[in-house]
Amino acid sequence: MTVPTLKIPEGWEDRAPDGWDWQPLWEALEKGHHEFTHDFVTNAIEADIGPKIILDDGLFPGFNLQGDRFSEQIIFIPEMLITARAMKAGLVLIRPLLAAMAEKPLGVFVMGTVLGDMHDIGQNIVTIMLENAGFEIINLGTDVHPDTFIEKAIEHDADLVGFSALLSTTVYYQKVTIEEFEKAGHRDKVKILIGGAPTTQEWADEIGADGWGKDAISAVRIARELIDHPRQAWAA
Ligand code: B12
Repeated sequence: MTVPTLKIPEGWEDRAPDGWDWQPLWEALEKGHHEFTHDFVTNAIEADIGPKIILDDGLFPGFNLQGDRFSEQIIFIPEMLITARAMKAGLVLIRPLLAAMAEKPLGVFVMGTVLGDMHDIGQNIVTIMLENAGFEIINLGTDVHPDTFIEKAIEHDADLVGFSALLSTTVYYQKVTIEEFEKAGHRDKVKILIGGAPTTQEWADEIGADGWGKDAISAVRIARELIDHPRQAWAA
């Protein structure tokens, strides 16, 4: 077993104002202090630190440390949940800043975590980046039934739909949801993007997704590529 350690982002001092110290935030994420996280991120925003820097240098180190401990079964669901809650307390503050930098929507992107899966940190980060890149996001949250994906895609006239899955058991629902889009006659009306740690390009090809994103950066790149290809307009 490897003992997880805090991975301090290289060169963080050069990206922060003189005298700035992220250590209290790293510890707050580790301990799951969501109110402290909220206040610290508020201070970082007021200190004019960019939202992407706050995410990478401020929020991720403590979150990843707990994530590694969870994977090694050194900590368990309750501890991981309070760290996830602290992470979200920070994400919620930087999301509007990133969205405000975007111009007119490139397209409508319906995002959700598939049925049976409660993991949403990764898909939240992807949606923040997509918003930043100019997409209008409809985030359906976690444990999303295939029918809900279809309903919301129709309701919002979505251009793209994204399915996140973090469990080797729930990736199956990415396949099922695509099949349900086909059965409902809507498969050719949206581009479907999948992602999540256990997924691969091979899996995306096998289930007939239009794209696979390894991380938020590639998700944005692929979403932009897909939106450039004309889709069939929504028909009655
Ligand atoms: C946080 C966490 C939890 C939290 C979730 C809180 C939340 N609100 O999300 C809690 C404690 C609830 C939890 C519960 C469980 N978890 Co959990 N969890 C994790 C953990 C530590 C981190 C996941 C995470 O947020 N990663 C950070 C984000 C940024 O990465 P990401 O999600 O991969 O997302 C990136 C990419 O994948 C991609 N991406 C993600 N989604 C999408 C979507 C699209 C469309 C695109 C293009 C890209 C994309 O972009 C993202 C940004 O770069 C991982 C282990 C780890 N270290 O990764 C285990 C892990 C995923 N969990 C695991 C397990 C087993 C469980 C439980 C079954 C445990 C249990 N015994 O009950 C339950 C399942 C509950 C359920 N039904 O979902 C296993 C899964 C093993 C497997 N392969 O199936 C892991 C790998 C831990 C382990 N090694 O054992 N978990």
